[in-house]
Amino acid sequence: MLATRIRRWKSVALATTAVLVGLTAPALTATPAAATTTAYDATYYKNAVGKTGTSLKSSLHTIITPQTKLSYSAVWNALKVTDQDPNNSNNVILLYSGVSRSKSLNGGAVGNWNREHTWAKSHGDFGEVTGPGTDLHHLRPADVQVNSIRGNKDFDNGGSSVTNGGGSLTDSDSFEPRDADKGDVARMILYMAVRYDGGDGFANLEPNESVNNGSNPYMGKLSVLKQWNAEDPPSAFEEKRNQAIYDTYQHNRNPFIDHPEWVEAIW
Ligand SMILES: [Ca+2]
Ligand SMILES: [Ca+2]
Repeated sequence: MLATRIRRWKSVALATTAVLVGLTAPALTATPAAATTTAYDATYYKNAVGKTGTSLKSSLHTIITPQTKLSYSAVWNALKVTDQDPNNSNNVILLYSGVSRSKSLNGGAVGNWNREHTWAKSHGDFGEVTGPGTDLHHLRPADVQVNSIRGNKDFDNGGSSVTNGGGSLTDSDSFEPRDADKGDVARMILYMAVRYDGGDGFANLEPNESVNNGSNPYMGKLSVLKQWNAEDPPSAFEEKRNQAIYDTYQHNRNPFIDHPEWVEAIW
């Protein structure tokens, strides 16, 4: 059923590309996320389908909130499954750098990989207790040094090359992942904004246009995240990851991987 959805996605994207080829002006902006259908529309998402704006956001919050929650120590082994290298079952693929590294090199030393909180834990101060700080939908393996360079910066375009960052850029107040991770980051951040609304003892996480959010429960830069969602549509890796989290660990889904067009429908 995943394959069916991917084929639909690609056929829509190709049709759109064919239309754009006929235009004289170069199409520099990304193709907007096309409407998709998934096997979950009639079940998991049935109360959300057809809605837009705050109504859609609220409906998705209700749908994705029931979940199994992991301890922070359990996250290590989960990431070894969700982020396994499709070409080497001994390795995980690291966010931002794209490097394939041995699962056994998890830790805090140079050359290790650790647990990156894509929604930086200081933005809302949720830490590593069970909750947003252990939610697999925004936790990814990352190189220890690249993770440290990202720190708690907001996301935006621009900056200079990150050492061993796979093409990621950074400046004093923001971080730009390599192209292949841009959409992933956008969809992870926006999942967190919908999932955490302040009703469960944690802060109400929300995206905004700032790159100076510091410890506030916000993450920028929304306009750039929307652009990244359109430029880098969900990959097979991301789809498989979402499915593994749903089937095996948390039993909730990231709606923006299933329906990337819902980003524009809400924001
Ligand atoms: Ca991607
Ligand atoms: Ca929220």
